Amino acid sequence: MKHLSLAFATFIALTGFNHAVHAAAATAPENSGYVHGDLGPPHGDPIHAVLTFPPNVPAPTYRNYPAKVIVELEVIEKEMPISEGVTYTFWTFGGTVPGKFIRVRQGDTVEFHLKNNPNNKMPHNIDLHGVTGPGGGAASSFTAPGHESQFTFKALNQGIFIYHCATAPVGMHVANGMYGLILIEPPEGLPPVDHEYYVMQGDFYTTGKYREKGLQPFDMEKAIDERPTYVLFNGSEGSLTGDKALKAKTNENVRLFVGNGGPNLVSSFHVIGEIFDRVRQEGGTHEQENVQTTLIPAGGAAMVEFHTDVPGSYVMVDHSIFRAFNKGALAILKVDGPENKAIYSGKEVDSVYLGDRAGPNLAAVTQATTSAAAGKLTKEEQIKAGQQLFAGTCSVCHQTNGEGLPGVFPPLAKSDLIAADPKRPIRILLQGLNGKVTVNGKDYTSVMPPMTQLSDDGIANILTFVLNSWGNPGGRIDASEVTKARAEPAPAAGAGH
Ligand code: HEC
Ligand SMILES: [Cu+2]
Repeated sequence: MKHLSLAFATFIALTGFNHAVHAAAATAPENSGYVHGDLGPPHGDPIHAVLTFPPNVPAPTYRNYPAKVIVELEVIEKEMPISEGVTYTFWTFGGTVPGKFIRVRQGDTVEFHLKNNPNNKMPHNIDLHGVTGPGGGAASSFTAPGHESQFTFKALNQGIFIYHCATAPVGMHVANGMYGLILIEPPEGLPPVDHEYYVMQGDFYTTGKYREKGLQPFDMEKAIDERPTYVLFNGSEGSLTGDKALKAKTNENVRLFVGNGGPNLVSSFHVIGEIFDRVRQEGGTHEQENVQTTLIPAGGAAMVEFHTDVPGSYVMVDHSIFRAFNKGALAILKVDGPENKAIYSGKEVDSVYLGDRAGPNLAAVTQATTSAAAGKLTKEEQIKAGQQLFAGTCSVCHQTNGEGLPGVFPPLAKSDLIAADPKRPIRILLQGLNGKVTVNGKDYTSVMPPMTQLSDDGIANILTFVLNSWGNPGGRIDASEVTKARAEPAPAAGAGH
């Protein structure tokens, strides 16, 4: 039995001999009537919890007694980027997706204040999985716009828990980003590490396709069918890449609090090139060691820890891998420090995994999108955006300098095929290419897969870049030409040669 007597709890609280907890638990009387995790009444003055925006985590409580902790959280509905040039009306706890991180200690009495911003349109509430009580607080916290609710709970169980809105339609509130994490520290605290970060996965459903530009409304049909348009860490594509990547140095210990808001998908959380030394799977107390990929259920969380030995970019993914490369579930931990050739030979090739996310940012792509929306897209902007996208999508095969690889990938540089018909590459990108093709006098009998994941303006920009590079004839492809070609029925396989 893990029951803890009040006498012991008070003793611990007053003396700070936290490691006495386990000994006390072993000798607690069975019928003492005390509740597991109840470390007695709160001591001292009430404490205002400091909440943090993702990916930051509040500092440890460093407390050895139970306190009364006041948590204030405001629901804010706002339009924010979900991907490059794409926005979405998120519903948030505190202004970000995921919501602010809450950190308390087991045994704390938490006085929770939920505010619903007066500019909001919807009522909201909160269900904290760390709460013992009906609805996890949901019933007591239903709040109309411009109002505030208050309820109090005792944090009986330690662990990492998610919280989420539970107002009908619940799925829609969660899908719009209404979730976050609350850490209930064990009485003795967590072992110290060099970095703690807050990462949370969620699936999103927009009426437009992946990376279709503009403000995208929520798509209930896709959500019910569990067909997400985006699967993301921290609420937007690129929230944790480029300049915003998580950072560490070599020879450090990193702890990630990883949550999964869902609403639908479970996450196969993996960090490419790292092995988790310790995982508190499902946020529970038991530690699993030496884990490659940990499963995080929708509405669940885990604590993962690892040591950094080799510098480089570590890519965090949902290992349901199309989600990573075609729906956005990709984040980066950048580890700086000296090479350690005894452990790994070195030489980092970002583009192997990262494609178009490898660059510091996609500023040129954003610029092109903005100009296109304003009807002022220039050829130069198209070329710059196309160069970025080419680096991520085409260069693996055709090489960065467009020379291709002898006998395998034909050159795009000075290609007589492109020169003969500068519009034909539109169809090649949309439909792919296979069978024999002759470029600059050499035959290729390989396969190019269709690049249908690219948007119309993406294809137009890439091809405008190709046409104006490496001795090709120049010219310009407009997105409308791609749209038109996409609408045409695909020819039978092998046709067009
Ligand atoms: C997975 C490798 C691969 C990727 C990625 C790829 N291609 Fe290709 N591409 C090929 C192969 C292979 C061929 C020749 C197909 C054949 O042999 O029938 C080809 C042919 C072509 C051709 C016609 C031949 C020529 O040299 O003019 C063009 C144009 C082209 N690709 C452009 C692109 C562009 C632009 C991208 C990026 C959006 C791209 N390709 C991405 C493999 C690839
Ligand atoms: Cu809500």
